Parts: sequence; structure tokens; C-alpha cells
Amino acid sequence: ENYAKELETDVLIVGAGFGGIYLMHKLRQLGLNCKIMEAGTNIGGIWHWNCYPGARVDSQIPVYEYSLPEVWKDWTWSCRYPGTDELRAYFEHVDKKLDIKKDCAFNTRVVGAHFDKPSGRWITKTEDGRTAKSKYLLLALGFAAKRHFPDWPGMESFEGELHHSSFWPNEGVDTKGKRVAVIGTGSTGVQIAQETSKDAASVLQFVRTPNLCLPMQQQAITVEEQERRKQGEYQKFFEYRLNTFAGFGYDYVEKNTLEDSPEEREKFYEKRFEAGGFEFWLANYKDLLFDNKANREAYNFWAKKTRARITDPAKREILAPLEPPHAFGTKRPSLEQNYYEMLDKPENKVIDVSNNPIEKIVPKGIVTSDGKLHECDVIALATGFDSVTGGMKNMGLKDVDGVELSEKWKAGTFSYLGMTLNGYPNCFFLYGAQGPTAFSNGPTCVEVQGDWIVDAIKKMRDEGITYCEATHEAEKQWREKVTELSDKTLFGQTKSWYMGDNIPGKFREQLSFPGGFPLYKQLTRNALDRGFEGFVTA
Ligand code: NA7
Repeated sequence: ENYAKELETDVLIVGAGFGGIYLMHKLRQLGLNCKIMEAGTNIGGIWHWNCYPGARVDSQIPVYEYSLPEVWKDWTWSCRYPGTDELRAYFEHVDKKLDIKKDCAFNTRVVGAHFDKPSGRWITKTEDGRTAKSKYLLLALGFAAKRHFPDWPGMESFEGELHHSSFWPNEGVDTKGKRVAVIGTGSTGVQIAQETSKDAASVLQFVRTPNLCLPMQQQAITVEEQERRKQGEYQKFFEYRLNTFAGFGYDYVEKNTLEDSPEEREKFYEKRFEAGGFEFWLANYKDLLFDNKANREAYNFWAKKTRARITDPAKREILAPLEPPHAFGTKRPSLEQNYYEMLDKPENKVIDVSNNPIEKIVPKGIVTSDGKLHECDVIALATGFDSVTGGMKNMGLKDVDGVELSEKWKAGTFSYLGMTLNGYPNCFFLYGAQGPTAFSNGPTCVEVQGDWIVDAIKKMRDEGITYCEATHEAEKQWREKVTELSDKTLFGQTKSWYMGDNIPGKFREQLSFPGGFPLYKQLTRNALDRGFEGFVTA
């Protein structure tokens, strides 16, 4: 039935990751018939695709999982930051508990969708010519649904193996004794470099912007400890995470950086840094991301710590310069495990491509603009994604007037509440444009937005509303809100995927809602409580 040439359902969800699964589970409880279309061959979203060497989540458990007791009660992890295999096993557990797969059509790529006004139905088309009719269309694509491949000439001529991180072969790539080039220093590049260095002859790390990595402080966790924490502590923790700025298990402290003496500050930083994970980023002084002077203090501390780990002076200047490449935390820090010690080894190379960009790929390796050939056997493109908006712009979505979303968003993104669009009645999306997305923990974000979407659909049903469309006026105000909040922060100063800078030609703007969960929840709740404020309903 899921693969019928013409499928009819109350709710069609696109994407079977954290977001799509949550929506299906909650909407089934309302008695709605739901189907998921998923391009991959299994549930798991990004974890279905991510199998590059060392792939591991950068948010500690239990923050990176569903708060649903029927799921967490009998699931245990082996460590604070689980890797792909464990995350995939988690999704199998989720399926066992929530019975998701039976309503999924896998290998099903959506290539178009439009709202048919006369019938009040969304018509969704797949790559292989099937269609689905649904009352609601829900988009749960994740923020990284479209890969970014640089357009260097010669990629096909490379004699070795070349893969984008999110298309890494499931069976793996043999890197033993090979020269492995890693392009990119985001979380992905750092993990690939660390992992492949274990058996590679050498790692060549290409650095356009050094990542201001934080120590992961990976730790095993016993089943006993988790069972103990489940008695009361977990429930409170999940409630707490909904009320933190970024939906993690910690939050900024109610103090500005310069209020503390240099000694107190040093102690404070030391504690946060050594705790590992994002604490130094998200549980720092509250002005870290708002004030350049405060930020510089944090950067100086980070640089001191990191520089001490690199003995090679040239590498030290590239990876942890005295002058910050950008304000600390305005690009997502990667979590590292001995990354700096690994790169410091003489056999591994650090290649600065900030002013000497990669020009082409040739059979033997990578050529930079100074004409130098960097010979290698494997190339890992850890070059990221057309983040946040790329996925939705790339699936043939059309508004009620037949205008493509890619056209609507060409010179700036407009949404209302980061979940709805003018011209797209009865369509909702999550973990995407102008939601808390980039500044949030994924599972927290999909639960907050998922609950809102489910409540909106329930309200429509209870009030006999069959048509619900955001106004353009409401979109304009939401965009202003996002911009106004962002302008108070330091994010706009830095070139990053948060601002759309990583994709040549992409419109530069704040792509996510940077106001934190408490404010986001309040604003989105208001819209519902005030009777679909900002929407036209019928
Ligand atoms: P990211 O974080 O977007 O990182 C991509 C990296 O690739 C980044 O270091 C880029 O440098 C680099 N890049 C991109 N294009 C080029 C070119 N043309 N030349 C050299 N280097 C280039 O992607 P990830 O996959 O690591 O992580 C994505 C998110 O997934 C991450 O934030 C987590 O939330 C999970 P740049 O920094 O732009 O100079």
C-alpha cells in the first residue's frame, strides 16, 4: 500500500529521521492516518546516511534522544557520544516500540508537491512517477538534506577513491597505509581525520577556516548508572532541556564575562572546558555570543589551551592562531578526541587553503592555486551541506499560485514561526528555516516543533478548520524578528553555514531563529492561543 501508484492518506510526511518519526507517532495518537516517504532505504535520517569513518554525534546522551518514556525506559547507550552503529540500533529500537516502518515508503524521493485548491489536498509526486494525496503535508527533511560538492574540475579523473562524507560507502573504504586527504574541518572532517589516522600512512588536513574544537571527553557509561538515572532524574532532565537556550542539558550562566576577576574567569573557563562537549560554548558567560570583548576572553583561553598541544609552530599558527579567525562559537565547534596531537605528528600534514584555495583534482591528488600537487590515495569531501534551506528548495515544492519555493526564497527566506509558509496551506515543516535549527539540539527541536504542529492540526480538527495558511505579513514580521535577534549577536560577523556563507551565491541571512527555546516556545504558543494569529483559516 505504501508504494501504491496513487496513495491517499490524511498526513504525508517527508523524511524518516527524528522529526518524521516523532510526527507520525504523535499524529497517529490523534487517530490520523499517516505515511512517510523517505529517499533512503531505512529510518534514521542523517544516521541512515552517515557512515563515514568516525561518525559520531556531538550532543551527549540523554540529550540526544526522544523524551518519550516508552522509548527511553528500556534503551541504554554504551557511551556519552554514540557513533553511527549505535544510533542505527537506537532507531531499530524506536521502530520496535513505535512501529514506524510499516507506514514508510523507502527508496522514495519526492520531486514535487502542490496544493490542489478544489479538492483541498496536497498532491505529492515521487521520482519514479507515483503520487500521494493528503490533507496535510509535513516536511521533516532535516537541516542537511542537500550535500555541498565544490565544483572543482577533475574530480572524476582522480585515480584513488573520492567520496562525500554523507555518501560514504556502507562497506567502508580501505585507508590502511594510504594517504588520506580530508577537505573540511567541520564536525565531519575532524572525525574522519581522527579515525582514518589510526591506520593511514598519513592524513592531509585541508583547512580553509580552523575549527575552534572543544574536547569531547568521551566516556563509557554503564547500564547500572543509566538505570539509576532513569528513576526520576531523566524525566526532570527532559523537562529541563526544553527550557534551556539550545535544548541541551546545560545553559548560559547569569553573569557577564568581565564581572568575574581574571582568576575567577580562568577557573570558570577551565571547568567548562574540561567538562567537555559544548559546555564551554553553551554554558559559558551569558554575553559570550553578544559582546566582542567577552568573546575575546573566551577565545584567548581556548587558544592558550590548544596551542599548548601543538609543537609544530607552522601547524600551531594555522590551527590555533593568536588572532581569532572569528568570534568563538559563531561557527559550530567540533568535538575532538586527540585531534591536535594527531595532526601534530610529522607524517600528517596541515594545509592552509584560506589564501591558497584548492583549484582542481588530478589523477594523483589535489592541486592548490600555488600550483602545488598534494598527492593522496583517498579524498574525503567533508565540505558540508546547503544547510537549513537547501533540502526544501530542492524538492519541487510549489505554492498555490504555482511559484516554486526556490524562487520564493531566492532573495531571502520567508516563513512564519519557522514552521509554515504563505502559499502553502495545511503544510508544516520542522528543523528547517527560521526555526531554532542551527542553534539547537535536534531531538529537542523536533519535539518542540512537532508538538506545536500536532496541536495546530488538532485545533484545526476540533474547530472544523480545513484550510490554514500563514499570511505574508506574518512572514515578514517573523523574518524581522529573526533578523532583529540575530543582529544583537555576533553571528552576523562570521562567515558560516548559519548565515548561508558556505554555498557560493547563496543569499546571506540568518537562517535559524537565534532567540533560544523559551522565547521560541512562547512566540509559537501565542499564535495558537490567539486563534491562529498570523494565519488565514477557513
Ligand atoms: P560543515 O560544518 O559545513 O563543514 C564543512 C567544511 O568544509 C568547512 O570546514 C568548510 O570550510 C569546508 N569547505 C567547504 N567548501 C570548501 C572549499 N571549497 N575548500 C575548502 N574547504 C571547504 O559540515 P560538516 O559536515 O562537518 O558538519 C555539518 C553539521 O553536521 C555540523 O555543524 C553538525 O551540526 C552536524 P569553511 O569553514 O567554510 O571555511
